[in-house]
Amino acid sequence: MPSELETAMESLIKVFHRYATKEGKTYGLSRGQLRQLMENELSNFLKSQKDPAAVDKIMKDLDSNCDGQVDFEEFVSLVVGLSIACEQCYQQEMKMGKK
Ligand SMILES: [Ca+2]
Repeated sequence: MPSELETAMESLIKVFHRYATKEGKTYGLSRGQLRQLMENELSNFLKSQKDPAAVDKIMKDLDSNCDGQVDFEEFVSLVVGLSIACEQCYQQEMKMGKK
């Protein structure tokens, strides 16, 4: 039985591959694939972004080796960044006694 954290890691890998292999390619999300992933899997975050070019900006930020694709390592940095932001909100809510 995998632990909670192991399950979370597996989910990250599965979600990445679900979108990254859609157009026959295995590694790396194209801009369109990243958009699809964010629309389906990060819809709340995407809705909070008022800028319609948000995905393009995120793509540019993530693609640290500038090959026009977001590989798993680059994708994980997005998840880590968002997780850190969420954890800060969580801490705030804990302080205010909401949870
Ligand atoms: Ca890249």
